Amino acid sequence: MMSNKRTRESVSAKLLPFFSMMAAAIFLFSACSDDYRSGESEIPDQPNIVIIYADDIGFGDVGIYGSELIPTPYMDEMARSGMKMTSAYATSSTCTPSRYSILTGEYAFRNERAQILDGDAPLLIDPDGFNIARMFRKNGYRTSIIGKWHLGLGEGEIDWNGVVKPGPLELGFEESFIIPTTTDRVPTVYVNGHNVENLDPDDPLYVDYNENFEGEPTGNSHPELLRYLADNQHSGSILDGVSRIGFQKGGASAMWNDEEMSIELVALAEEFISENKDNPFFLFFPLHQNHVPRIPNEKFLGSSETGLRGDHTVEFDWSVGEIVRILEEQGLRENTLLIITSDNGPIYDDGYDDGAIEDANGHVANGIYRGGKYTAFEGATRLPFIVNWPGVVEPGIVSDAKFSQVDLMASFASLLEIQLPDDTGIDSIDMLEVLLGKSFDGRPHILQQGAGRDHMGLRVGDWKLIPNPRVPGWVNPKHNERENPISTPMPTRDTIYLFNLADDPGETTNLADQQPEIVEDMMELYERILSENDITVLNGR
Ligand code: NG6
Ligand code: CA
Repeated sequence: MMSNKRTRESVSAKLLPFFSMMAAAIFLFSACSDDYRSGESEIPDQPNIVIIYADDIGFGDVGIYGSELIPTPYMDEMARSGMKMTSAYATSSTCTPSRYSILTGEYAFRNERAQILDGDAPLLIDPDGFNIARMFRKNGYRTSIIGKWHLGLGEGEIDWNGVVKPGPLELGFEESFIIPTTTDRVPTVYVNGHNVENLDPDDPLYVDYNENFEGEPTGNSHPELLRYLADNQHSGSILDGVSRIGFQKGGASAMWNDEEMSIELVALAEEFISENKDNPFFLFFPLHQNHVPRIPNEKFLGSSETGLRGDHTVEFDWSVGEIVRILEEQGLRENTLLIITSDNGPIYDDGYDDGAIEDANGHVANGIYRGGKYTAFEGATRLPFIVNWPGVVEPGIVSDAKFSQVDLMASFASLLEIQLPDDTGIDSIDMLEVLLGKSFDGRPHILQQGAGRDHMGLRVGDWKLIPNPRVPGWVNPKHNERENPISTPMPTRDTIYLFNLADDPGETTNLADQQPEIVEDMMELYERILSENDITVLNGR
């Protein structure tokens, strides 16, 4: 297993013309450190895989990544007794595309529908195709998703009172208990398998994204019912004192309780893990923190020094601690590869006046990086990524190897010792050795999709190119700029940005004019990735 080293060297060799001398030196160094690191340890077959996936938690939000005002002892401990990655990326700065990439092993821009989905959007991923859940299931794993989905459901009109499908079950998850979209969108109910959980047939649930139902209170009509005000987009139907995007009516018994959400989802994870302690399992556990609306359980109020946004993050960390406790109690820690990461970078104000900016107290959610959610700067996709597997991943490793969440599919395939079908996971590179801290020879290039399909960043070595540095009009650029003390004004439409991350991790100094050759080489690579030409050269398969 893991005989992919030769392939990766040849990928890097192909790309050498794109690198500066310095990048070449780094490549040679990492090849050496690879040899040094290649451990003797046996990798057990068929470990359990648990991915705990945060929503909008940034590089600077986790203690071991530098946060001082948000205590995250459980994540910190997982990093200390495992590996902390510092150059691991989501594929996109928004939710749907990042999740799409994890499940399909493909960059999201290749599918034009793979953008932030509306609450009633149809299923995005082809139920007949290959995806990570199906891969695990075909290989003898029990598979479950518990938490946020946001990858569409059904085939068009959804009848929330009927059978809601296709969805996760049709993709290969055997169990599915999901928040269908985001917690700021209706319907504010869970979908358990094919049905809305706890729905009373005598009180059917109706959803409309365009028009309110007569007589139903909204944030706009009844601001006195709200804990905090919201922008117009988030001023639809109200639950738990918070207005959401869209309108709903009925389904009272099915409404989730925001404050209890983590506790309920953790309890379900506990059930799944204990029921399957004797079979290998894949648990995808995407939580809602700290996406808006931030409504932590009261026991977390005041647990951080940065207001609700921080408290919500502490609640996420508590869930991590609970999952570790459950694995421990079931005697599964040594046989479980645990990954903790996030879907996109941070944002403070994403539609609600929840005090995130006012209470930040100097906390910088994107750490030393620039930008956050919706942008193509490092802060948008470079995220905490913690890997823990006692006995396999050596404790205390800090890895700067470049890794993308899109690589999980091919890396897991390598772990399972299977070949991916030729036409699947085309952007996924087998990075198993990097994922397990056995190699620091990272992926040759990192594509970072901003909001929309044509706003991207590309990192090669320490060079970072933003070919089309604009942000869609609906995103308030101030939201990201305000968060980062080292930020520079948002670019104009026609500028190309080139940064050297080694000297300038905060992407403050545009070197595009000084380095036209690097820009040209990187543009060429960028076009090749976009056009899918030579994809086998690019992904090593
Ligand atoms: C945006 C929402 C934002 C958030 C985001 C999805 C508006 C103005 N903004 O459209 O609040 O819900 O979608 O976030 O509607 S994500 O993390 O799931 O991608
Ligand atoms: Ca998100």
